[in-house]
Amino acid sequence: MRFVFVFATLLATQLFAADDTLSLGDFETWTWEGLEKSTEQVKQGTHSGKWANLKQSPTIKPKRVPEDWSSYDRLTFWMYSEKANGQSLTLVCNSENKADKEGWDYYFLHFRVDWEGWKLFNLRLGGDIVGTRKPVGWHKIDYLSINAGGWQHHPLADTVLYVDDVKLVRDPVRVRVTDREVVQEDGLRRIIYSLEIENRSGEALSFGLESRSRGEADEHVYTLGGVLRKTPEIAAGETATIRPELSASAKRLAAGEPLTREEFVITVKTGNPDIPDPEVILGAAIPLPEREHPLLFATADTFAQAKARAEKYPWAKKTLDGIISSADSAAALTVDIPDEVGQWSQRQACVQGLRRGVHRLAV
Ligand SMILES: [Ca+2]
Ligand SMILES: [Ca+2]
Repeated sequence: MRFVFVFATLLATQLFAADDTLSLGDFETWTWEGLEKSTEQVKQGTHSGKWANLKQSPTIKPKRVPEDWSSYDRLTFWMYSEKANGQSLTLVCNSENKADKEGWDYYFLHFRVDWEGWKLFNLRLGGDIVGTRKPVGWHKIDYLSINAGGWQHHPLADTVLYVDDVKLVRDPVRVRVTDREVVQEDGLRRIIYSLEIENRSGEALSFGLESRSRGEADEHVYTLGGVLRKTPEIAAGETATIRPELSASAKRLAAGEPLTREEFVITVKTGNPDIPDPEVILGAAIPLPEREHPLLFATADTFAQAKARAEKYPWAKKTLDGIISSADSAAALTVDIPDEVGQWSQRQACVQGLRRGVHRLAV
């Protein structure tokens, strides 16, 4: 009887563990196409998969992966690099959509070998690994691969990498922003978030919470408040909502650099060393300062000066006419500076372009 009970408990534990992670390669008994089992550099167990001679093997991939990844949140793996040689690589989770005739549909991540030693990749499906064209979905993954060719990448002769402990991870707790409200009152700008924390484990739990600012700045214009040390106890499968907020006084906002963005990270502690703790990033932008009419960085004197110069010099008239014409088009636009980061990789260019535009109008 006792034996049966112990066995049943073991089975339950293993099933639970199997639910949270699914190995796609530990290289202990089998390896991937393009990788050789190796004992030279190992992160987990006694073997890893070695990727050398990329010219001969520009792609590595497991022979099989499960098709349905939709119950998982992340793909995690360790990669050891002998040399930070700048090798460009692309990870692909293929999800071909035959109905979409425009071409190849897949989820991807481009990255460069710019480190030496072991590095953990902790990639959110749909967040860090994103779709191109119209992939069918995470419930239909055809294969996983990492590629040194294609996308204008080329295999380099001195690239030597080791891969270990590749797995799909289902977060035992999930955190997401469900609402965001901006309140401006009594000289204070407050961005109030609703964070939903879902207990996806099989038991009632309270999760530890940690917060930190992100980026290199020592001082921040915004202050993060309202983060408890831990969540209340959340029943299995249920959610709790916490309401952290970023706030800044008008005085602090005026001292900040307009159009820059500050970020804070809230981490939910799972207590499981095999699973990286889920995080959520809260961001807030420093808005352009409020101004008197004409609502620009230039004053009425600047305009009078520009008009006088335009009457005197043809080049100045041409420039002024150009500026007025651009301003007429710009006046028709509503500029809303987002607090949240967009998905476009060149978004910095947007902010710089806007700054240049503002600068040019001032000149
Ligand atoms: Ca291993
Ligand atoms: Ca297609």
